[in-house]
Amino acid sequence: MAKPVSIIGDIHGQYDKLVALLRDSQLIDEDLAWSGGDTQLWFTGDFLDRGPDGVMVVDLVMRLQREAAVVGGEVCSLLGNHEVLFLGAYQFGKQHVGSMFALGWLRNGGIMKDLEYVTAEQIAWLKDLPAMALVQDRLLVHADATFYTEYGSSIETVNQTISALLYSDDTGEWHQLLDSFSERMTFYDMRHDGSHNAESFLKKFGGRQIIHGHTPIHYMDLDLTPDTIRQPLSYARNRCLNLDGGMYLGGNGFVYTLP
Ligand SMILES: [Mn+2]
Repeated sequence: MAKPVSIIGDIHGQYDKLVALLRDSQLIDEDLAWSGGDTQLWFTGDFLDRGPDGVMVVDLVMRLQREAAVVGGEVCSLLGNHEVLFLGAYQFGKQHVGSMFALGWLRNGGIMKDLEYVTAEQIAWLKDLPAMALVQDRLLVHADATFYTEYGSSIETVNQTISALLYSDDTGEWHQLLDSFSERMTFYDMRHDGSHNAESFLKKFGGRQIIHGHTPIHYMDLDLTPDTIRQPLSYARNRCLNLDGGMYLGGNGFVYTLP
């Protein structure tokens, strides 16, 4: 039998809310130690920025990853655009040419404290996060966007290309990637080609459903407010699931377990 898979959307520095979510779903115990057994826990990326405790979130997730591995569990994450923004500010922020990375990061909710406290080990861990993953028959990506196709035609090549970029000093490529991440809602039903985009994206990379974060659910369903969102938004004829509960916008988030 396949391991249970749980997925959590964009955290954006909401450490206390993340702890509450993990406790309520019994993935951690009272002492914040992994208690999820052989569960495979995924995050959709965007651990950092906008909220106060991004580096604490990364620290917790890295520790849970080590603890889970000991008991046959797994903790994994996708790369979000805020990881790229943060890494750019870290890598180039002190150079003259890099000042615009720091500015762009701050304008997008960068928290100076995170840049002060982040360790070299955490930076390396962030750079190695995959941009996409196939989990059971679901295609996990951070953004509801198709720009990923510009980085390769398979999950492996996309992940390799983007990871190599993050280890390079090519500021043009970094900017291009950040620009690409401004794409969103590409699969949304309100677009005439939304479902079609979802179908062809799945056809290219595999899987029967796209699971993503990046765009708060209440931006797509205007009848919802973040404080009431407790489950993913299914759209594009259930070809897509949005897991971003808007945790930095008043939402408590939720843990989605694959049925
Ligand atoms: Mn994002």
